[in-house]
Amino acid sequence: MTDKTFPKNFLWGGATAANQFEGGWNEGGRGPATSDTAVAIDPKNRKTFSSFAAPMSKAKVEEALADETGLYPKRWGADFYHRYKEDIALYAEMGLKTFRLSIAWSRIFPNGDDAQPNESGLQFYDDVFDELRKYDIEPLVTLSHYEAPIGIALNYGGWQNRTVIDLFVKYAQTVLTRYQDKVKYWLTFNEINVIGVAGYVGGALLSDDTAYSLQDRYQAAHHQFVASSLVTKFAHELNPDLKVGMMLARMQSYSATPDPLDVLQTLKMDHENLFYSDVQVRGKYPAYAKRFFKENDIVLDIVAGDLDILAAHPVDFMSFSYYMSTVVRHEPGINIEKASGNFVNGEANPYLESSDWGWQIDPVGLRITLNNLYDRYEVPMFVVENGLGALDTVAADGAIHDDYRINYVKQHVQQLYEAIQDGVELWGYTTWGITDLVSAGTSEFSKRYGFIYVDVDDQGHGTFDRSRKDSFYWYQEVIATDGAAA
Ligand code: P53
Repeated sequence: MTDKTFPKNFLWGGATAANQFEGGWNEGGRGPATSDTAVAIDPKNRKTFSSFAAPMSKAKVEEALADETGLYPKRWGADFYHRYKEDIALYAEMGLKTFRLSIAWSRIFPNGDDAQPNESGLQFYDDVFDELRKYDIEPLVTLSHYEAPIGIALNYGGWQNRTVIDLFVKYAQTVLTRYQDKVKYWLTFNEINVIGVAGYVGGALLSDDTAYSLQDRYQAAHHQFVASSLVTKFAHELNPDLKVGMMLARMQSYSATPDPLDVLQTLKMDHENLFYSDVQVRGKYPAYAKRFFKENDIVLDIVAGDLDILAAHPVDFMSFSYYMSTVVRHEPGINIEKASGNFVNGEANPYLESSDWGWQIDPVGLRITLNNLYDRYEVPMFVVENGLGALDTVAADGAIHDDYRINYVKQHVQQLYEAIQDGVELWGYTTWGITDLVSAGTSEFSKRYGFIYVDVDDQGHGTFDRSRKDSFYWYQEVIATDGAAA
């Protein structure tokens, strides 16, 4: 115990996403989503970052949708759809101040382009938000977390298609209007930069043998930027108290050596990653984008008025996920596109240890990243994902002694404290997968992040019953002591 306490109003919490947590994929009028076609990978490949949502062909999507025997764990997630009351009671017991969840777009507009929203879907989230309010837990809601209604893929080809802006804005307006008195904090797109790597999360379809071109990736991102600004505009007009944030998968990069060419490559890596927050926080395309677009033959279709919308409606705050850092080395011929192919499994950093999935654990990097981002933008920060994906074992007495997870989170919380002392305005911290859920990258269930255990295996077998891990009691104490127990 130290005297290092966090601000009283600090939002301690946990994070989830509908596509990995909610389940109930064909209940309550929900339409299928792109995530429902994500097949689980073989655990022996778990260290190879699978491009989990690379564009697929229309035929493959249709085949996966019709497949009732394959392993598609995101269809059932951890069954929050049926167990939200029990889950939220556990969050209240832990003392959470905030809970991050996402709305499944296809629960509201089952086909993506329906004339009217699905009332039963709207009611579900009303019930969830009421339950959270009952315990004074502030919801933090992501509008789009790694999914789109399958119709957005099959009929529109995803975010490359400008029409999707209107469909998304309509969906966002529907839920913002409905929940404006229940939800204050909103995020538009989860890890918006991932559209540049894994376009199928946004519905991108391709024929089997074509590459997902940089042109397509940046065009899709442009459409998401415009959509996000339009949603921010709407939210502020609806209720000036609403706060809208952007969300980035932050990659903290270090130069492998002091060789200026490695340092330059690191700068390029940072540009590639921060491009998205540069646009969304500053409200304009950064200067370096011009050369990058030119050299990569990217010509964006920017319609008159788009740039004015971006400039007039930047986000209120910045949020990001942080799991690891990466090491960058210049190699003749390497280009930014290639670097993004291994953005998770970069070169190994000899000063750091790795998780069982090969993610390099770097708490100090979180402090560095918070400082970098705050220096650059001077807007409030929110760490909305962090945590350790690990294999847990249930002891004979039913306990789960996850000291490795406590150790990981503890070290990161200590660095949050340091960053606050450095002057960073930090609103809160939500650990990823506070209740065990399906992995985004590999669709395994055995890659667990939770402080709450869920009794289900990679095949979807189990009772789905919840139980408290050692980390549950540890986090409860951290929150009760305003961080001092960390
Ligand atoms: P999983 C890669 C690198 C950083 C963040 O990921 C990532 C990914 C995707 O694998 O995604 C975020 O489940 C994402 C969550 C995801 C979480 O990190 O692959 O926003 O949906 O579950 C952890 O271990």
